[in-house]
Amino acid sequence: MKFLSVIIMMSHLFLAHGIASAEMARTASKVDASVYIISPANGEIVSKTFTIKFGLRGMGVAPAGTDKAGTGHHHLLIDGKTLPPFDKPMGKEGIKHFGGGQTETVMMLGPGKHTLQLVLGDKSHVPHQPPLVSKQITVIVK
Ligand SMILES: [Cu+2]
Repeated sequence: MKFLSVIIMMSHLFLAHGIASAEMARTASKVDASVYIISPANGEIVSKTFTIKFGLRGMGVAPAGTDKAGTGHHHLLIDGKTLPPFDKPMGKEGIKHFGGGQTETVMMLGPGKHTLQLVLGDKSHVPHQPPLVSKQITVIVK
């Protein structure tokens, strides 16, 4: 039993180390590349269920894990008050990953004002260098 917990502890150490080295390797974004929300428009009134379309200029969309220069996958911040740290993989709290390479999603949000913002992430979910962050838009859900 004690031996097993040592193994578990060691594997956690390796995991932590893996994440730490991922922090070092930031993927370069392309000059003039940009990420943006195609629709809805900023300030648009939408119904409870609506589609968000993601735009990416100057780079390509690829599923998470794809090791190809000039690519990344979309991350959507919903009601995000701050941007995620740019030097490590983006987490799951308030952030949706589109690791399949999706360029749109159907969203269901409660009535009222909500903010939406995109951050492109590389194969390991880490923002590029320099990071590609869209303008934050506000939608009003009926
Ligand atoms: Cu991701």
